[in-house]
Amino acid sequence: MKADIGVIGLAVMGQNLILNINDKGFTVAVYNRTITKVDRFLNKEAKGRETIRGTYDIQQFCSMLKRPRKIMLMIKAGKAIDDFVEQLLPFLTPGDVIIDGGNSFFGDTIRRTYYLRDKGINFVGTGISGGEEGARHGPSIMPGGEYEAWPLIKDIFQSICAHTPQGQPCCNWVGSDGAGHYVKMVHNGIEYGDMQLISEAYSLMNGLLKLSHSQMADIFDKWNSTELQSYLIEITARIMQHKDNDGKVLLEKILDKAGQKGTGKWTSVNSLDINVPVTLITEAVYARILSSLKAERVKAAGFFETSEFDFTGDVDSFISDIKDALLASKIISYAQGFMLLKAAAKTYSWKLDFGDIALMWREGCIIRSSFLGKINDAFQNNPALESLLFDPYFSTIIKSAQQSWRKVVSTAFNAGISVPAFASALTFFDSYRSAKLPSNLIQAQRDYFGAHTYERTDAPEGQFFHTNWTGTGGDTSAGSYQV
Ligand code: 2AM
Repeated sequence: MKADIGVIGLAVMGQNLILNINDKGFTVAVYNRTITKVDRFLNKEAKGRETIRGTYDIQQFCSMLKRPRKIMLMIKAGKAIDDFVEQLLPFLTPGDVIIDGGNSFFGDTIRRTYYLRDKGINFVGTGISGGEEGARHGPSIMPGGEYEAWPLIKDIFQSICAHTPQGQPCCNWVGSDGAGHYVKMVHNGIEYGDMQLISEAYSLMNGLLKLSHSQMADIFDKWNSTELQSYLIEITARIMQHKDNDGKVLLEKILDKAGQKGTGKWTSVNSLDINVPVTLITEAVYARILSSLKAERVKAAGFFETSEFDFTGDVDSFISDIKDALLASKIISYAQGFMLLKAAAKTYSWKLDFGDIALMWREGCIIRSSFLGKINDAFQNNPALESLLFDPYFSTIIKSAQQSWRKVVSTAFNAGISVPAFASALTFFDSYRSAKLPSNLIQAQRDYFGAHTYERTDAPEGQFFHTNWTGTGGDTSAGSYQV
């Protein structure tokens, strides 16, 4: 019997996804560049599963598949995808589907979709989140690309993915060409933000309030049954309790240099490209970069020693303030993430369903949380919602958290404890809720030194003026380009 789907790539994610697909009753043909890994997999992880079929060359692999063929690449992003596509093409027929399940850059997915469309092949670029565990037992899956492929893969994808507590699949069609990989990229950016925010809460509880790890574990545990419920809060509580072999807390032995693989950075770079102020994620990316300057930081610590700040307030009430600051900042981060998605839909001509995207992230992925259920509700209630900050659920939280949030940020500033994400969230909030900003001065300066022109409060928008500020600059403007 021919296979329902073929998977190329037998690293952990590939293997786990194959086992997951097979558990759901589908026959899977498998292949890997290094052939020896095929038998190793068949004799170990896939032992006894007759409906997982090993293949040893690309032609054999393609001939084993039901038509139209569905081929999933679970290999390293980048050139390896293009190489495999070229190797597959001679053995494919129009209507076949190639799915890239790696962490590809969405621009590459756009390019590949149109390249393969010309050859009659339906290309799908899909984000998959949830790590190894997710791949094995139900990840969040974000497919985009050639829509014709969706009815062919929908059954498989929606049976292997995670499901919400209400039973909805955390996988739906995201949009055309690079939309799936774009949404996965934003997911990763938001993940950077969430992790940074939680780290700052830890920094305040540990550095300022001098709480023990078991106290912090209890607090994160408690927060996990509030609006902050999320996988990342849950694992943070566990990390706080985890002891090294000598019985000491492992966390404090881990070097404070954060690594990254680049998808958070992609989100920030793209936000600059399409003019969306995604400040919190970007601050989180910078925070990781800054953390990696360990030697310089150690040197600077010696240079700029500050006197110890004694916290004199009520500890329990400050813990509750930190919780409010975390929640308010998280709302800002997601509001920014969805602003980015909205702008991307316009820029790249995607029809994105924001409520659906929140639902895809509700379970299975790293940022999974009940909070995402509320975001889904917000877009269900109003699909045209301008910003999450205008949704009654979120605006009510922000309003009631505001004082605590300000207290936390100002206390951190006074104590000299760095809280880049909390602070950038608050700064964004204060700018966003300002009917008037000092940008009139920037416009005046631009017009003064470069004749860049400005609009006036007492004239219709879109009408540009230039002033001869010095009396010697002349009346010629530099044109009304806006960047
Ligand atoms: P390998 O086992 O032959 O190294 C994760 O690295 C997966 O991507 C593995 O299945 C790996 O195959 C595959 N991979 C990495 N680089 C590749 C490339 N340049 N061409 C094909 N497959 C590649």
